[in-house]
Amino acid sequence: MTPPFPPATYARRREALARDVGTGLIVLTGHGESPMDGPHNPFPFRQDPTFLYALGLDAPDLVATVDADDGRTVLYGREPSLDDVVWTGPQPSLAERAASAGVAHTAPLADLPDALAAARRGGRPVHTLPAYRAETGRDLRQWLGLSTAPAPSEALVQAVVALREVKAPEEVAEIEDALDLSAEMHRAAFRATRPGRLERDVLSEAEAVMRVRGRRFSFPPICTVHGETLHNHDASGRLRNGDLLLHDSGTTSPGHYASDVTRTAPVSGRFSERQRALYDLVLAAQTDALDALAPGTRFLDVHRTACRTLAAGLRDLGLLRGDPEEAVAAGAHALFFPCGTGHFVGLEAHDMEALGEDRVGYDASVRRSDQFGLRSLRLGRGLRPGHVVAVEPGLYFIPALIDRWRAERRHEAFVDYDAVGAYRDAAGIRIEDVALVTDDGHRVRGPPIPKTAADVERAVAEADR
Ligand SMILES: [Mn+2]
Repeated sequence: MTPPFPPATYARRREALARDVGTGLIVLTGHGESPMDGPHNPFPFRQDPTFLYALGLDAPDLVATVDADDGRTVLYGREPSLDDVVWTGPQPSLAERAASAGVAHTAPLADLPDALAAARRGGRPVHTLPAYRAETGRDLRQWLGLSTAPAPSEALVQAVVALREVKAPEEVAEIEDALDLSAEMHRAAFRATRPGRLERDVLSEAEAVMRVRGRRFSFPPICTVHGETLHNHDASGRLRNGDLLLHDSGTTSPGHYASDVTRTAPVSGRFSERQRALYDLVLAAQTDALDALAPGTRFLDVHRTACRTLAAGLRDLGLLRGDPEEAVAAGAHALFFPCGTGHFVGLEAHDMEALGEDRVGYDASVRRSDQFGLRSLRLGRGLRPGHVVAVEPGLYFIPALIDRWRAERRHEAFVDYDAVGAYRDAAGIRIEDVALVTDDGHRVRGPPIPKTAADVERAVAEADR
């Protein structure tokens, strides 16, 4: 499989990386196969996203070094053996792989420790990224002759974030490709939504749309009538009249860029009056949050915008009282929205978080809060043109959380717990789209997917029943 972009694109990306890091030897580790339940039964292979960004090579057991001083890249790996060919078919040579990534130099993986040792002997910094996979930490430790995994290079992490956070047009096109498929997946899910079926019946209809094109989920999908459980990966429940089905899934583009889209639909094809009020409120929060996207605006303030809209609506519904602004400042709204409004999207659905959520989503000007709810905001810092973000406010009625707060009389000045009691079974609603920050604001990317309450009802009602 050849990289999705021309070799020159990868050469340019590595040049920029070398320039930003300045000096030393950059080590970019590709992934190996990861055993699922035995050494010869691996999980589907997924390459490290930064390795993919810098080289585009989607194959196991590759490592690259980029010399920040002279710009030279060396691809380390091994030549395919006859055994490899017997079991997995014809494979490109290491040099052919390297050439497709714009790399002129290759070496056996066994030579890597010597190259790293030579750099360290010369007093040159060796830059590595956070080893979020245990195997990577173990390999780096062995290659560098250390007793513990090396501390990540802040210079390299910052350089990678600075490059990957701004999406080039060809990257936006990849994300749009995944969003095209997301639109089809959501339409298939709407068509499959009807009482009596299982959550996984609906999910598998969406999954089939993706599988026949050879794509994969970009994260474990959510398809549940218990949307109040934020990362609910159980899809065994049965759909009943009166339920809301929350479907949050994403797929990959040919170049492994991600989509991430959520819709919430009434199983019966009609929202109840109460569901409709809550749904319209979430939609208003998403509209306001999207409208707030602009260069220079901090995502923290986009989040606050969504929270304020939700809090004002919850006050109108009688669940909150007092000034919505004050309720949000105190964190009372987090009873219904205990998470953040969004995150970067790119080669990962939660883009670059493998490098450390705080390093990616925050900076010296915006620190992560430790307030419940706000502390789960993955992205807080200022937006720039070329940023691609998911905007996903929601309302969640989590009985255990309601009970705990009520028992603790938490935020009693703002929360009408008697009124909230009637909403214990209201489940969860989330609406999520992916938007590009532009010079003058934002553009929601991907084809429109039914989103107003009326359009969602129509999409479900059109199902074969
Ligand atoms: Mn998301």
